Amino acid sequence: LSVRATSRPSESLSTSTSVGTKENEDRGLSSSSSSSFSPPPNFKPPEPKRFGVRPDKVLDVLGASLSLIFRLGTGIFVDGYSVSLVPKNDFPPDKYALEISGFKVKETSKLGPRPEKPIEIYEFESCPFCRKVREIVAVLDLDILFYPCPRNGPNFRPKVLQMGGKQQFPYMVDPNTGVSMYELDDIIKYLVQNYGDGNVPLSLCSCR
Ligand SMILES: N[C@@H](CCC(=O)N[C@@H](CS)C(=O)NCC(=O)O)C(=O)O
Repeated sequence: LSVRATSRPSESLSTSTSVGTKENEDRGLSSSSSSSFSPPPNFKPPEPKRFGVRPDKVLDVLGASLSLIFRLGTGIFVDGYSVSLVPKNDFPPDKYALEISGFKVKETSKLGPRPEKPIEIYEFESCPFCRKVREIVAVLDLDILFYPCPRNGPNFRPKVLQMGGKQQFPYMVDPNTGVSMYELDDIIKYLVQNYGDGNVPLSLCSCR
């Protein structure tokens, strides 16, 4: 199958696409046996524009970017991350670490046991509760199977309804313990208790 697209803006401002089979081409049958598609009558190709922020949206974009600055740390460092320099000879020879002038860069964290099977989380991008679940997952450095459940999404929403009785997100299933639950705060508490040091990070604390 071959697809050929041609654009003739100088002639009629229309774009056409023809589709034919390789077999037909080989046999010398080309345009007569191929189908042509053209854009709808009032179609105007969009004008290419330089990327920019609409002047009336600058404050919105700046406000939305603030959380990125405050939460950068949780995106980079896992729970209880600390770094220190130890003399090269005091560092276990079978472990890898960056070496600087005879010292090893020792990195430690306060993570709990690792789940044997990945934890399953049903969520969607624009949900603010789900964003916090994604954050705790990064803090605890967990392997997760994320099931995307956008509004009106047909794929995994019915499954959540079937498993938990309602369509509410985030929803978590831990196949290692057989535990499943709704509610952001409960999910965070469960994850830090089972796979962290038991403490909910201040930035994710509901402070109730
Ligand atoms: N109290 C719940 C609230 C969760 C919630 O309201 N989630 C919204 C999405 S942000 C939801 O499930 N809406 C129903 C839907 O999307 O069908 C929690 O803390 O997890």
